[in-house]
Amino acid sequence: MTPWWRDAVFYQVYPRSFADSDGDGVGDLGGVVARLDHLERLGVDAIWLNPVMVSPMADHGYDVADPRDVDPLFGGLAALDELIARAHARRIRVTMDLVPNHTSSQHPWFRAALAAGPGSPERQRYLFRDGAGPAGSAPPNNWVSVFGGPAWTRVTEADGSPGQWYLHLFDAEQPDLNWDNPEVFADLEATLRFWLNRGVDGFRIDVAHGMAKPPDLPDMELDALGVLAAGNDDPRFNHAGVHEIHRGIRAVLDDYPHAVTIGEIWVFDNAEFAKYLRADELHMGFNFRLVRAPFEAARIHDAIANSLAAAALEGAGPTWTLSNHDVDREVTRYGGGRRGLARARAMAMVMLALPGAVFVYNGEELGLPNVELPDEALQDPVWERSGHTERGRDGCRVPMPWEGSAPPFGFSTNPGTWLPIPREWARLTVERQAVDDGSTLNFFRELIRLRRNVFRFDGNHVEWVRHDENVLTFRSGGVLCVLNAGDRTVPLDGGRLLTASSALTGGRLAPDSAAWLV
Ligand code: TEU
Repeated sequence: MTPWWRDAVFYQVYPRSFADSDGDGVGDLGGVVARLDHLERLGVDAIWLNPVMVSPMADHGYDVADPRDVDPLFGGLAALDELIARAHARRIRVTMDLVPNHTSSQHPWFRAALAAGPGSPERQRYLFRDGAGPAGSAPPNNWVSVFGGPAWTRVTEADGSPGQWYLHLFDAEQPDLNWDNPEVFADLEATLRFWLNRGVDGFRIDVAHGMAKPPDLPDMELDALGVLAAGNDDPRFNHAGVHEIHRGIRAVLDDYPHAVTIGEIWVFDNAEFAKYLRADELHMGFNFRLVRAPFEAARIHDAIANSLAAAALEGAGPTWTLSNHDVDREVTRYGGGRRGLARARAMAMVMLALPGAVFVYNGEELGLPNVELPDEALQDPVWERSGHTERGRDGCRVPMPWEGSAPPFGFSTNPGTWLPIPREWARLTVERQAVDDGSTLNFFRELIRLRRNVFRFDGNHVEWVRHDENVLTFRSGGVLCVLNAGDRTVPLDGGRLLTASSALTGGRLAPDSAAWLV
């Protein structure tokens, strides 16, 4: 039997930014419950919640201080139980983020490690090392943090002397765990079972290509292309030892056959990527090839073909994403304004025509652009850690505009939302778009409805009909999808039109648009 997630549409809820039910200006789980109508009307199969566990929020929840409880900011455990029950009643599954690579520096384990001192078993749960150079004053190796600056921070020992260094691939508030220590897996197993027993339908696994580190922690090549384009040459990621961890996770998941795991895998070599999808590892891997592809037919073709090929190596289902809480929104990536929006809509048609699991990021269905925030509004740790050279990811995390004509647009009763919402978003609210036939919201609703009712996917099968520098045409699930990424109209002659991303003129498809035909 085909598992529920095989061709599912997942909706990513960034809880801080979706809807605020208690008026503190930050979204929460009560807000998600209150807006379930929106998700049901959109027709999604599942929610993926970004982390809601107890956290000091240095990285907005990706710094977990208690992995088996929900932060009061989001409403506590009771709010999650309520969401699971209410979503399930509407046949919407609930998956959540799991953060196994690191904890918060406020996690009891890390506090104990600091207190216990060098050589203690407490320090063995993290990657503490003596420094290099005279008096150990230099970091143990040259690794850099993904968020900028060194990946090591020196601690002050209990007696006040300068002490050891600990590894953090991300913020200094996110110490990396030592996955060679069996206690670490035992704790993750407890976490997995805790949530699965509460009715969670699976996990998105953060930095699933991280966790394991080479024992000697060799220096990295600092001129390597793109810090996270982890090939075999970046010792921080994709170490072979990671696969044993995934096998351990899968063995637990197999006790819960309804549940799914989706790993965040920033690995672009097909063979290396596919290893994570072996039958005893992850069910699916996030695939960032479409996120990286510019709006060019040949590049989009290659991204799709490579994704299908990578998944096929292990007989797994592919996954598709155009945006998430870490990258610029696609409307902006594709050039912004009307053109960026037209291209984003066309790409939504390409994505939703493909076999496999599709991930839609909250606000994508409204055609939200990235927001240029003023310096003083920025909250992403990337801004500080990069010495104010990288603005970070706040621009794609601005709260959702729901209704009304002025901020906070029904997101909250509090005008002081955690990130400011632009006034111009009055045109983009759910309320406005719901009554406009041509809106991006109604367009997404229609696409998801057609995906569910008309497409008949056959495994990973996609037939390429045409792909050149301007046009991409493929048949998938019995539907012909045509994308015009060139600058001239193209004739549409492949059957009856199901829908198109923009109006046709004389049977011709305009540039920056797509069509589905049967
Ligand atoms: O991201 C992993 C990751 O390495 C990148 O997506 C990274 O966040 C980005 O390139 C930095 O600009 C995951 C989460 O998706 C991200 O939100 C967290 O910050 C990160 O892990 C740490 O937990």
